[in-house]
Amino acid sequence: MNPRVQIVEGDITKQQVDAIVNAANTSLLGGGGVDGAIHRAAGPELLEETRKIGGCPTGEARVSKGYRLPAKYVIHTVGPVWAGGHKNEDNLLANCYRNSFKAAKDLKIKSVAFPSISTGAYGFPLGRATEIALRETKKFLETDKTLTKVVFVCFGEKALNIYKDIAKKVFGE
Ligand code: AR6
Repeated sequence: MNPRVQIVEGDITKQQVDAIVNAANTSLLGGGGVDGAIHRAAGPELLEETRKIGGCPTGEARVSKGYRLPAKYVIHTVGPVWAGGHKNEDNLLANCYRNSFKAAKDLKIKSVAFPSISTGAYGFPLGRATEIALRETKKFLETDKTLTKVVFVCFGEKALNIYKDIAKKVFGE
């Protein structure tokens, strides 16, 4: 495993990192799942700020402050809705990770935590999404020197086991 990558089970809103990534929708006005949990934990100031940002296209990322979260920043990205795999979903999901990493680099922060983007309400198959997430992470870390910690926060044991298995394949033992 890459020593800069951690896979944990838990709630992303509790992570002690510089930024957490939100699996948002194009409105950036909040929603269910991890987005709802992040807005609840951050408090109403987060919605005030994301309202001003004015939305985000699928695959891109936007930065806000973290307010009452332990994390200083939230990187909001919008994953693709799974439509069977023939609507460019793989590339769009890869763009979410690339653009979130780029945002983290621009912020000059050292640590970032990701949820499993698109794998809840948006229906992206978890194994396929995990492989994309970890391959993009490997690629980014090969050239980046700024991030010292990338945490994948798995919601439940099933997700944790899938991430651990795929990490072995992508990063080696
Ligand atoms: N911490 C970490 N992971 C979580 C948490 C949490 N607190 N809560 C859920 N997950 P989803 P999407 C996992 O549906 O598929 C929202 O309404 C969950 O198990 O949150 O990208 C937005 O506003 C799943 O694996 O995001 C959009 O409309 C993963 O987070 C839409 O859902 C993502 O599930 C986005 O759908």
